Amino acid sequence: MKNKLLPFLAGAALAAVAATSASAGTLDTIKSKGFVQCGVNTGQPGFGAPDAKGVYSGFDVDYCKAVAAAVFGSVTADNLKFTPLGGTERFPALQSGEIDLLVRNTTWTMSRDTTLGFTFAGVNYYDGEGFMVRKSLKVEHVKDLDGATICVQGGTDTVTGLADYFKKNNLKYTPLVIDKLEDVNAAYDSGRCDALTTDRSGLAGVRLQMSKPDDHMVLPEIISQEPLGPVVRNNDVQWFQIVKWVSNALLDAEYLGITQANVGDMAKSPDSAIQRFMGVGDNDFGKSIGLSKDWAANVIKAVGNYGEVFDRNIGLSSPLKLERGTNAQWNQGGIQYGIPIL
Ligand SMILES: N[C@@H](CCC(=O)N[C@@H](CS)C(=O)NCC(=O)O)C(=O)O
Repeated sequence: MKNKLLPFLAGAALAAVAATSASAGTLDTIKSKGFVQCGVNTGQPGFGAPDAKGVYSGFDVDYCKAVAAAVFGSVTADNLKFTPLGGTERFPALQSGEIDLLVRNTTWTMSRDTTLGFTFAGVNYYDGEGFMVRKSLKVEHVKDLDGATICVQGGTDTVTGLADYFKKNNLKYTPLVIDKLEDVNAAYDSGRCDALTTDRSGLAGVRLQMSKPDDHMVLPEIISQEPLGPVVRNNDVQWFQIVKWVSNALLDAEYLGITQANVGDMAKSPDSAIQRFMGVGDNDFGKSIGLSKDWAANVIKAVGNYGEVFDRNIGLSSPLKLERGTNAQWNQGGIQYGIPIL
């Protein structure tokens, strides 16, 4: 009797495991709850910050919106929820499942990629660590900061970049490591530090948050490599593929000339690469990642292509006025390169 029951029990147990893992898939969970939970900055202008009504916008926020558009087709405010996260708290928030996706100027490093249970889905901004000082300090280069007190946010690799550079150049410094962005900014603004260090993209926004932005300048040195990008847990390949391919679709669209304004007409394009992108005719690239045929078109309808997302939030016409530079397309002098939908 016992022996006869065993295969049945084993089968039932297997089915239960299969059911659990299927229902535990991030995409299914997101579809059933109806929104993507994104980890974003607490308030980094241009990248992720709430307005007076608590509505989040920015370059990284648009990546979340793009992912939501790929999943839901079109995005309403109900399809997106944001968790503002400081430098230290962002990683446990992703590990615990509190958020589905972290897009918060997070540098892709080997230890984060291999020891935290994460995987990076691309690079949305190639950056490097820089320094801001008061103009009145009359400092022109980082090397002039020998003996300085330097403000830096905790839980960041900026702390390591700072230590490496000062050691390599035989310079002394006192780090003032503070956890919360607003406290870092306030410490520097009130003169507790001679300089503030973070990613150069971050400095552009931080300068604008100072009581007198024009009193400050960013030094010319870039002292580290900071490839920033979206991160997911490494236990769900399908969800990773979705975030990775949304990132590629944003870049591919710019390369192919697909914009938020013209995407509605692109289904008629005779260009085969555009037809694949749009999912017209027999083209169905969405299926392999659990999405609709027109997933990539929906991304562009929601946020525009990479260049549009860049320009609107952080580019030359925005308050941050960041150049495309390294983040231009590979055929425009930069290194941004979308993997083809093919
Ligand atoms: N890219 C670096 C630094 C990222 C970072 O957290 N920078 C601070 C600069 S002040 C920041 O953006 N803080 C925003 C926040 O806490 O909301 C990393 O991944 O560790």
